[in-house]
Amino acid sequence: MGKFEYAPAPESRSIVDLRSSYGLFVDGEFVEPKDGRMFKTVSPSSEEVLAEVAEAGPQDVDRAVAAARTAFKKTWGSMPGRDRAKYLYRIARIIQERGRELAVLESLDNGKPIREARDVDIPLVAAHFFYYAGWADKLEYAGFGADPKPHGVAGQVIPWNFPMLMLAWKIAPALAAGNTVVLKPAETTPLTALAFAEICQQADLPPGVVNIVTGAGATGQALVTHADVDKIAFTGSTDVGKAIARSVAGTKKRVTLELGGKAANIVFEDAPIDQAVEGIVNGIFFNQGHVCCAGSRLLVQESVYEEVLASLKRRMGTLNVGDPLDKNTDIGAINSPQQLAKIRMLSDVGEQEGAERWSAPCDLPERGYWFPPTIFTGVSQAHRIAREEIFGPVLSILTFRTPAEAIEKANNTPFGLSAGVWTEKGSRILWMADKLRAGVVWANTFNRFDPTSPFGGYKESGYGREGGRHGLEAYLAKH
Ligand code: TAP
Repeated sequence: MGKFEYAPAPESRSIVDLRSSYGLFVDGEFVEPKDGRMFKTVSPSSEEVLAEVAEAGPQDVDRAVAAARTAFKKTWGSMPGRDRAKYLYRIARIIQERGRELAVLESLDNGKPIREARDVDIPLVAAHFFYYAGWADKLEYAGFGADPKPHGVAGQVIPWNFPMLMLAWKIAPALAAGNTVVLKPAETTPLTALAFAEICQQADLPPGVVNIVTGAGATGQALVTHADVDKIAFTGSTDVGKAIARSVAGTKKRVTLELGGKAANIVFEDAPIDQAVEGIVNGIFFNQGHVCCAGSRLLVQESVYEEVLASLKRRMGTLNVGDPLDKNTDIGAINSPQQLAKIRMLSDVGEQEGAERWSAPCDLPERGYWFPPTIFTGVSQAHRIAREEIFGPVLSILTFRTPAEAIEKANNTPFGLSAGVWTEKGSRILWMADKLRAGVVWANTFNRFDPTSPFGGYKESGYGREGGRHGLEAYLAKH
């Protein structure tokens, strides 16, 4: 494991122009919250306060929903698709132009390595806006009826793991379909959503089409329970998703939920082992494992178990943990003290229940929130680390003998978001993909995303799809 050093950050944070405080973005302007409440957003790698951010109360949410309703009625809802597309293309281009700045901001506020923010998150954000811009004037060909109509006002609540990418997954299809939005980013990562608000101003987006209400869970609750919200899109934990589903029962609201996961990454004996080990590392350590579709359960065929384990340990010894703004960093900071406590607790439970814990030697910085890349062997299906989402850089390793056993173990979870299969045999890939109860099945790759591909879960991983043509369906009423 690489020793942590304060290497000079080549992607210097000086390219972001942080304000000391941010208001709410309502009706095209930054405004003060009605009761003046603010909260601090902190860099998880240094514990430095980055900025103060407004905390939206119910009156602020009400103001934002009213602005979105007016914009829907007066401009956006009746604007020809080709004109909506122009705005979306403009937004996509500005995101590309401001890409480095957005990547640094994301890395600072979230703790993710700059290399990932720069090469994965922000390019995918721009790609999402380009992709849905292309749909805006072709909705009648999307397969949802001859004259599909937007629902109206969408209330969108997103988590902290991919702050700007989740925003793009929510806002781009909603706007392309003609809805207006009120979005609540996660409390610990509001900054790129606020930068996006500036981008909306820069793109001359009509006021009220996009509104950003920052705050904690109570703000999200005020948004999803607001009577004038037509459509709710939520990404986050299964517990909060269930509470939202209960709260909207019997109302006019449509809901899509993208929730947790406990994906199996399945390695067969005929797989190219070096490639599979790269896929295992990417599957669980990408974004510190703060990934809903992370390959957090490794299922290895018994005959190659020792080989895979030895190779994985060697590879883990080369991972650099440390300053997210250093381009050489592979693993950044854990997003919050609460998330760190959860990862520590579940890892301790793993040991107490009898699994064996291993990390490569690693010096972690004193300030900030850190957890070393960790694997557990000797894991049984009954262990909590095999059943519960840890949402951190912690891998539970199990073995199997036959493909049928691999399927049984992979599907033995209340979740069903994603899975990975590593094998040379094309026929086995197809057989496995058919049997795995997972919304996404990757073959000989993992954590690969594309705006054209639908993404979403089975079982307790939620319902509805985001991405691709399917992602429009949630934002269109059929006629
Ligand atoms: P949550 O605690 O559920 O938070 C998600 C969002 O909901 C945050 O903005 C949160 O605000 C807000 N919220 C909290 N309580 C609420 C309530 N009662 N009503 C409305 N909104 C409320 O999840 P998290 O810890 O941020 O994110 C991690 C979870 O998200 C993991 O389980 C992960 O698997 C899942 N996730 C799923 C996906 C997909 S695509 N399926 C993608 C990413 C993450 P605060 O931030 O202020 O608490």
